[in-house]
Amino acid sequence: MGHYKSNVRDIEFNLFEDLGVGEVLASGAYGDLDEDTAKEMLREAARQAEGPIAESFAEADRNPPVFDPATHEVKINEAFKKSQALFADGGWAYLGLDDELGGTDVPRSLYWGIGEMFLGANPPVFMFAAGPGFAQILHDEGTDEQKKWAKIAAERNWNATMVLTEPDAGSDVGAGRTKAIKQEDGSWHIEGVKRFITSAVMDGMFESTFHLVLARPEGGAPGTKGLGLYFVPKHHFDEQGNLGEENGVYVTGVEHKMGIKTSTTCEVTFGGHGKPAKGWLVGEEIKGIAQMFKVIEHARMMVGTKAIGTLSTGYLNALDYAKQRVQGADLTQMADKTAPRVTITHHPDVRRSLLTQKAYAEGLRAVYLYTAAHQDVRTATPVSGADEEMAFKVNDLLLPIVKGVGSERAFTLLGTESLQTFGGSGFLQDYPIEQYVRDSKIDSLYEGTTAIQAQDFFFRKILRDRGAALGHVAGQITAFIEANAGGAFAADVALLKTAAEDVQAMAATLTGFALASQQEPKELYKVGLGSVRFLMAFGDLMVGWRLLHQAVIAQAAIDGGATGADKSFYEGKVGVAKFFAANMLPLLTSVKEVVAAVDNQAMDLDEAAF
Ligand code: ST9
Ligand code: FAD
Repeated sequence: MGHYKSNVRDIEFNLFEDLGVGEVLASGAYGDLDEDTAKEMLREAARQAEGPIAESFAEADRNPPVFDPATHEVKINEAFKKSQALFADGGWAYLGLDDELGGTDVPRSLYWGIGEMFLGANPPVFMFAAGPGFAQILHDEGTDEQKKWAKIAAERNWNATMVLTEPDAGSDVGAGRTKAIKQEDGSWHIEGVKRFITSAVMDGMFESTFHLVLARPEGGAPGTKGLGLYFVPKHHFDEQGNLGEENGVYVTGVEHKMGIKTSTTCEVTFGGHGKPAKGWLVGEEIKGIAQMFKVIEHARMMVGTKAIGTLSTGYLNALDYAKQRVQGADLTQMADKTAPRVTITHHPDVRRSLLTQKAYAEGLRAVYLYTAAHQDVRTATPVSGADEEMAFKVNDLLLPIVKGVGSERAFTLLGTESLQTFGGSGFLQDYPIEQYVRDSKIDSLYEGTTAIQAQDFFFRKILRDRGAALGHVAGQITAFIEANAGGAFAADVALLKTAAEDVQAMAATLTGFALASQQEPKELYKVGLGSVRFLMAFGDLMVGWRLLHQAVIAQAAIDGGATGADKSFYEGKVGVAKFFAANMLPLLTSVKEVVAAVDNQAMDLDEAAF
């Protein structure tokens, strides 16, 4: 048995008992795809993820990529390449793509449920399989000729990268200096050095790569709006896709990292080796940042799901260990030195820790799957009544929660709770947790740091949207509270109500600062000082709501006579929702107070005093 522990039961519960995906499938919305087939896909994904995909997880970590500067080639661990080949052979990378690109139409919630398991088992495998998905975006955004290239790239399973970052342009993508110089034949020459580029290597896993590159056409406007998106293939190719000469784009360095080592992080130089790096503007216009955000939105979802999937396997590993580790006596018998020793699951603090892990792993899973349901109107309308426009906005609103909150909670809890459950053993490489901690740290950094997610959430997804999507989600929460105020969960729902009011008050406070900044610009600093707290608080509200929503469903199943493993599962759902409501939601009241009291003291402090 490998390191990875999936939770198919919970993914199925989310899809078929909570989000109603089974009814949507039964209506024929996805052609022949029915609930049984969808479940079989999930179970096959779990078998693959726990088996051959997870198999190279540790070995690839201990044997990271090796760069040869003379040839610009990178050697990838052979065991990893086997896992990668199996993933490719399974055709998983084509799920959800257009028929024309060899894809299969599936609900996004099913896609990400499957994705969670591969991302939890061996994240670089999933990331190296982005080619067909990126080809879909090229197909959506490109000219007629580029649509044909996209079909070739998907058919031949070319590798792909997203290329934004430069030494002086990280969060500030608009500071990029890479140039695009127009040629008479309509193509462009790309010149510059890009940094931190994931998956820019092949080592026999792929026959070629295409890079989607942000570069500034000569004389272009400053900032992000002046950037174009360019298709830059590693090889030139003919109309059938047969490869020709190499293009002038080379890997010129590979980073040595803390985690996800096989997800190779490259310096890529365009046009620096006596050969032009030929590129083609995607589409007809310079609108690179908007086009690149089509990729970024998927990648942010991927990063959050990766983090949450890692937290889930971290929790399940910790639970397994805790059920077996015997240490100390029951607390009620602590004075009796001859009392029988018990497994650590008997200790209250271990239970607190396990329930905290379970609450965030399952609660955040519920949040990312609720978000995924809004990536497709066919599932969004039955879930929340959203029409196409609102479904799009709700997905937009929740992406920074999935990415920002998912990554922060996962990394913190993997370290402070999952690893801690193992005692000193957690610190060893005999168990996967230390690698989970190292591999998940990246999730709060790339695809926009947490500070960037928090600003995106408040300024773009709430203020600029004039609260429309926020209002829709808040309406759903309020309806749930009203419907369940008097039932079996009355006390827990009352806590949820207070939490919702607290979060609403925080939103009002930050909006007040933003409005006041029109008279006094420094008031905007207060939004920056409070925005990450607000993001995290909204995340907790979402987790609390979805957990209680699921608890109501689980209670009905118990009342309906569930037995055996099902009964235990449902009791776990009720227990964890109550635990989260009692232990986490009340903390939001103090966060509300802190946000309300934010002042500019931190900004007024002289830098020399830090
Ligand atoms: C990276 C990669 O880190 C790491 C992992 C790679 C893994 C690869 C594998 C991925 C697999 C994924 C699966 C794929 C499957 C595909 C399936 C397909 C079916 N939403 O606010 P403004 C746009 S890569 C949408 O003025 P600034 C918008 O066009 C590096 N659009 O920003 C806007 O114009 P308008 C990642 C947005 O001040 C324009 O930008 N790096 C959004 O100019 C300007 O907006 C980062 O993420 C949005 N939320 O620039 C950089 N926001 O307003 C982080 C902006 O007119 N930094 N736009 O609509 C930021 O995000 C900055 O805030 C900034 C600021 C760059 C946007
Ligand atoms: P900086 O932007 O310098 O940020 C430093 C600190 O300052 C952070 O804490 C940040 O939150 C804070 N900060 C910066 N600006 C602000 C602000 N305006 N407000 C508040 N706080 C702010 N890029 C690609 O293009 N393609 C890839 O495939 C890719 N893969 C990557 C893989 C790895 C392993 C790594 C480490 C990075 C990768 N990146 C990739 C780059 C990644 O997206 C950037 O590292 C990230 O966007 C942050 O930029 P930075 O590292 O320059 O940090």
